[in-house]
Amino acid sequence: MSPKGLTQEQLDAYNEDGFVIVRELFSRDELAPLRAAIDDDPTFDGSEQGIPDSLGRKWNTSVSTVTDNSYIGCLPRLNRMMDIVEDVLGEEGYFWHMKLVRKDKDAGGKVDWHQDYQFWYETVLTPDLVSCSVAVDHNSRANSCVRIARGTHKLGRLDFDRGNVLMADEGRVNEILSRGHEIIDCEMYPGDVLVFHPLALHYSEQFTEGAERRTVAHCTYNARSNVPIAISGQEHRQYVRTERLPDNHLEDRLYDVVFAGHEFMDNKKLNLVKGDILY
Ligand SMILES: O=C(O)CCC(=O)C(=O)O
Repeated sequence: MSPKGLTQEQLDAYNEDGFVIVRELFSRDELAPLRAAIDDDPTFDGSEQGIPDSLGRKWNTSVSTVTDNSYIGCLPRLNRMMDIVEDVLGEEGYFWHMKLVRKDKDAGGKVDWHQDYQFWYETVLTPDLVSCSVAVDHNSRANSCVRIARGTHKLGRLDFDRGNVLMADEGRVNEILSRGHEIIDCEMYPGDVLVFHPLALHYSEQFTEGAERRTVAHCTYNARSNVPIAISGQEHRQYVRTERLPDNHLEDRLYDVVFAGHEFMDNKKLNLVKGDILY
């Protein structure tokens, strides 16, 4: 079956490299209300919470598992996003969560090297998930864009670091990087979308003075057949059909609010790692 959201070349690149960047999936006009709302309230209605990094700083994220008729509840459900998801997964996908991550002097931590699947391994049996990360402003090396080690999704699941369950085993990561996996700066302009595999090893640098990054909306989806284990406190991971929306929904401002009043989640309840519920 031919892909619907990606070209065949993009799908091949995703399979080979573990990621692909789709250019201009969103227009600047479509993103303008989100940019304006973030400028007014960079804390996302007070929902941001810090995640500690290995350098003793924190990076902030707001997380959501709710798909209401707010801008951020609608963005992951647009047909063009869902088509990409289902091209990659090869089956129906459903919304898993959204993480909004900004970098500035208040939230300037490094996101340590990790595979996203290390946070979901205890909840689902296979890494049949995918993330589509929408750039709201320009992301470059200068403002701590996501950096991915090409082809690392083929290495399987890595252990956690012994000292810090929020990162992948440091010794193993150093070994992997010494074997020539190219580290790619996922440079994006507003509206570009990074589509990446849950086993792709990635990180982002700490904030550099004067180089704010407003936000990246990381939208993740699980394959319907990858049925989550029933775990108390992880009910938000169970399958609920994701109702698709037509592609004009944001452009025609058919949503109610951007994010004011949206039900964000305590990010310490999002994932289950080593028996503890934590980010
Ligand atoms: O937005 C970033 O800088 C990276 C975030 C990330 O890797 C994550 O949330 O898993």
